[in-house]
Amino acid sequence: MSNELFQERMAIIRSESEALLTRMNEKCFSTNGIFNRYKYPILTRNHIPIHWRYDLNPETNPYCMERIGFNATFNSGAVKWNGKYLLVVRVEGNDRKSFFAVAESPNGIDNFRFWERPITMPETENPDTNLYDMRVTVHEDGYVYGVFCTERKDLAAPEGDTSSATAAAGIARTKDFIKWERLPDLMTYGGQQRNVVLHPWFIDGKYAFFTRPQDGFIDTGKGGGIAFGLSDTIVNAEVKQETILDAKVYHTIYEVKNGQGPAPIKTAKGWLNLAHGVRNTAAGLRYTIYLFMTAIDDPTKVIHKPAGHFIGPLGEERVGDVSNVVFTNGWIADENGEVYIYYASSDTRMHVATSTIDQLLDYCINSPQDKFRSAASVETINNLIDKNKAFSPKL
Ligand code: M1P
Repeated sequence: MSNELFQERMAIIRSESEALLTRMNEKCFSTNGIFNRYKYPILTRNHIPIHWRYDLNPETNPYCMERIGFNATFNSGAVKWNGKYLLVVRVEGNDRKSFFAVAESPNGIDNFRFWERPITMPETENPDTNLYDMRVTVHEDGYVYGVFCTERKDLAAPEGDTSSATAAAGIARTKDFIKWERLPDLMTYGGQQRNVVLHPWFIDGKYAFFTRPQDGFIDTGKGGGIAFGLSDTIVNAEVKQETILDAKVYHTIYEVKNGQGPAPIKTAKGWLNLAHGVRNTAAGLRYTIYLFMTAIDDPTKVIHKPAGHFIGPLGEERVGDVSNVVFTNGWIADENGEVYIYYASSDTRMHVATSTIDQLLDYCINSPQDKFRSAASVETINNLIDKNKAFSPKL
């Protein structure tokens, strides 16, 4: 085997990769006026660096084969760091193991590139089988925290059950996103945990967590709402009491379960919260993203909550490994009021949508709330039609 084949193939692979990594994104027109989508996903498995995938030695890889395959890049935490937009991406290998890797962009909407290596996350004495969905919180204590799901086999499962798992909240902290200090997992008493988020500020002098108690790994059972609880410490963090602030409700987009997205954004009018809601359909679970506001002096008090979803899966977003899903665990509020909302579609790829603090507040404050009945929805529509009579000549 000559090296020609290797060189030829590698030249094509490198040039296609570079074209993808440097492709400019395009803002799409928004009929809703609330946020703008972008034409291209910002991260796909094709963005994974070549040196993670190929053995670059033509002698040991004469066919220029991928030695390690990657399946998806999704559910990313986000932070603005030293003027760059960083995503802590959930990367999933073809072996189904997820891990974290930082991808950086100069502008938040395109040119995302992975750092040289994935994150080496230290383990606790109870090793994780799978890690995913990190929420990044820049805390007022001076550390940057990553809170994520750590999944392990359910040792209480009956013999022969190779699928049952348990979920808990892992906690790690860093000052540079390269070296991470792993802390003990969050201790709670409401069953399993996923979608746990650390609040950026001390509340009553304590660390504050959004949690999502759940009876099982998938089925939340009695749990399933977004809850809030305090911990005296972050090392050996323990939330003794979880109070539901946003419950799951029959015949809504968060009927089956929901979960806090990233840490909330503080505004003059209250905290902006981004979350996902799940409902069941004949085609399986449907995940959408919604927005709500909590009181500035009480992050557990919901003060505005528009009806329905804010972002639902659209077009090609609807199809992927787990179809009909949009999920978010990262956003960045810039100093100029721009907000970058990072969301994944169908557990496969990452997208960005942009808006502003003003638009998001207007959306939360002035959009009608869910009144939980069809007749009430029609009443809400009729109220708008009546209000519009003076402004629409044809009515
Ligand atoms: O597959 C959709 C999502 O399912 C889970 O979310 P939740 O805990 O709310 O059910 C998570 O595993 C998430 O990673 C995934 O995107």
